[in-house]
Amino acid sequence: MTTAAQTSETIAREVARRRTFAIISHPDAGKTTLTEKTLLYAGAIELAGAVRGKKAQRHAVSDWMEIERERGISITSAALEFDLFDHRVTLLDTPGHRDFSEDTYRTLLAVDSVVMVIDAAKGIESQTRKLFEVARQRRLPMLTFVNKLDLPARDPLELLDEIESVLGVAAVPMNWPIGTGDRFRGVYDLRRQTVLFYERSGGARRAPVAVTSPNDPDLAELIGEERRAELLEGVSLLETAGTRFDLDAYRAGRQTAVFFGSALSNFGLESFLEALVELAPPPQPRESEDDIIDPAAPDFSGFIFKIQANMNPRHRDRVAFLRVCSGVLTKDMLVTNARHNEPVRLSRPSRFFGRDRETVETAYPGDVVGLVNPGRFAIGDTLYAGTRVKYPRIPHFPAEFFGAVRLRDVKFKQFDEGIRQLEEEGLMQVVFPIYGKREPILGVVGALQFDIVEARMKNEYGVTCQVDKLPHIAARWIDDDRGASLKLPQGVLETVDRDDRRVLLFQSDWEMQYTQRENPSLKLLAVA
Ligand SMILES: Nc1nc2c(ncn2[C@@H]2O[C@H](COP(=O)(O)OP(=O)(O)OP(=O)(O)O)[C@@H](O)[C@H]2O)c(=O)[nH]1
Ligand SMILES: [Mg+2]
Repeated sequence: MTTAAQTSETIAREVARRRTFAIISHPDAGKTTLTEKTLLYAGAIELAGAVRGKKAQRHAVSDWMEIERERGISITSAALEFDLFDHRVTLLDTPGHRDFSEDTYRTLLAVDSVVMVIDAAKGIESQTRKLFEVARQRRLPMLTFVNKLDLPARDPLELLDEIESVLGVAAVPMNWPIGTGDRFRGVYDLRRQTVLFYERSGGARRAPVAVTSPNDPDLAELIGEERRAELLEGVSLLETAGTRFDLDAYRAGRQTAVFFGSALSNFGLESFLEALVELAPPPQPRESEDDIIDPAAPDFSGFIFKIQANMNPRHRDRVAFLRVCSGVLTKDMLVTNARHNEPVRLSRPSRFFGRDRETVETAYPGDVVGLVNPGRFAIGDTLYAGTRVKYPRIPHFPAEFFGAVRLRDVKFKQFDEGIRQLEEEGLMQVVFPIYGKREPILGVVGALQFDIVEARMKNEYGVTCQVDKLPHIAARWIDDDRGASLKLPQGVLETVDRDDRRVLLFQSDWEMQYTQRENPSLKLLAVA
């Protein structure tokens, strides 16, 4: 066999065993907890950490940033790569809060499927609905994990109905809860037709589980006669009335397979994780600007979907996260950045596990690889070897909140560096007023980002600064150099971005419409 044939066979084999997915939901549904428990079951960690814990307690691997640990919420997506049932899994834990949704959207571009987490007491919440829509537009297959069954929960049938009516997707249960709240004792695996009965444990280690058949005479003793009767009734109802799982319908996004459980108490994770590797698709072909690229194509290609500064407090470097889309990436490989056609050597590609990383020799489609970014990569950049490929650019969300950031000490150099690096991450957009003091003005999608900028400037750059909110609500780039001759209402702030393109900040839609009316030939662009 020729080397080329061997290579293509290796790529095809590696692609087939890869699963790259994101966990999405409304804040607090339990994404990070489910991520942590997945790592525990995969044997990637020995003891699960907590999202919000006492000082001495272990923290969740994917909430590695200092403010995430302080606040007990996820702020930025974290990539984790590990092996699960002979598969190579790349999991991206995303933040649920609306103010961080741009990061979540970018992450959804880098995956082949998603896991949607639902709080069993709350059902479909607003942010879950929005993220679901994005996933649907991208035609990503979705598995659903209904979480927190150890707390008082809504009726499982009602939850399935809500998924169907609110999201417009058929919901097919793959397991069925046995009791909820204090009475939650396990799940019935509908595919294997086995009862998984749990002993409550601390939650940090895998829960001991006994497996039995629903016809086992001892079942009544294990879960009580009442719950046994409930279970048998529920299951017979599903068998007659329920939709059957259909792999093609799931892969096409018309069906979601639903699992019930509790991430915190480790109930119902086994069947969920087995199904995940079995049902979720391997890396899929991807549209480039003028072609469709097959993952098993021999030439390497990939794109950068995320940049993160200061992951390692000792090295203070910036990491560009690349999703490999085709071919093989090898250490020290020479590739081209399609944005400016410049060659780049991939001297130290690494795989990630939350904050931790290790250098990799090779990476295959589906893998997320970190590249140390000496300012050469931007979000959306395509890297390729061989035949030229360019993946579509990743647009910025239009900012809706603006604030002037003021340095409160004298560390000018660190201040400039910090603001520039956080801008490069896509955390915010930065413009500078044309008239008056050249203090940076930040534009963000959600106001909570201002707190994050202040906290990260302090933690990561040692700089005290303060963001003062401005009344503006929208920024528009203008393709015009008439300068002062533009007729602008008084509240409009004239600024420039880092590339010296002119940007107008408006305080209201009315101001924007007025400006357009008074300057009919002016083009107001929502993105740079
Ligand atoms: N009782 C119970 N609590 C849970 C369960 N899963 C998660 N929690 C708790 O719910 C809270 C939120 O959990 P997270 O895992 O941080 O939720 P998240 O979806 O990652 O939240 P964001 O990333 O901030 O959007 C934490 O206090 C968890 O301990 C569960 O199965 N049962
Ligand atoms: Mg989280």
